[in-house]
Amino acid sequence: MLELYGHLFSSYTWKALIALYANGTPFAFRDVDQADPANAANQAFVAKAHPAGKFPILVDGDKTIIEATAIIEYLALNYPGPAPLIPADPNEAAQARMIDRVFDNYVIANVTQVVMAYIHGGGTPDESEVGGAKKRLVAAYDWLETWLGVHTLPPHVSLVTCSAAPSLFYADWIERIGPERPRLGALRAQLLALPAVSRCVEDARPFRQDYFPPGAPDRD
Ligand SMILES: N[C@@H](CCC(=O)N[C@@H](CS)C(=O)NCC(=O)O)C(=O)O
Repeated sequence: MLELYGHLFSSYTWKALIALYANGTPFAFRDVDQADPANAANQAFVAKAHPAGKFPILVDGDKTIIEATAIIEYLALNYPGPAPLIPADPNEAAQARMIDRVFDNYVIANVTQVVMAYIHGGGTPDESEVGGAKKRLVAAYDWLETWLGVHTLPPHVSLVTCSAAPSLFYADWIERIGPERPRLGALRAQLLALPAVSRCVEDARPFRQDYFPPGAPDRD
């Protein structure tokens, strides 16, 4: 049985969960939530298995796979199912990997920077840090809006779905995508309607108030 170490509120954990749910791949969830002392062994495993103690981590027998994108690549190769996680066409696959990098490096990275500014500031963040991250987030939105005007995404659920869904879900809480970016807004809505994604949204709901210091909006 596959094991996935992660947290139900974590965007990167969602990346792996969406791939697993979409293909109906059986797995055991190893929760790292710090509120429950019973998770101490799971936390200790993550601390050792990843160079920066980050999750998700997939364990398949004697194999340990770290980094969400690598987990999806591993699942596509070893546990294929109805969801085409990595497009069969090599050029489409290269494009899916490129867009995955955009969501990780320029969307969710800036969301994380805002969240970290709140945590480090004890609820009163460094405004220049928040402003800089929001500016970069808006630049990523605008780039994606233009890109979506001339490109087609691979069919859902792919690597792109797995990274775009949590990234856009949380990013909109930090900075509204807004009506001026209709393609990106439509993509967010389309992603949230997918069963694999809505399951992640619902399972994360109980953590909203405690684990999103900028304040979770009363929607979604
Ligand atoms: N590059 C990693 C990033 C994973 C990541 O940042 N995970 C966050 C949760 S969303 C985490 O482990 N945070 C806890 C920590 O940094 O100690 C990946 O793609 O899997």
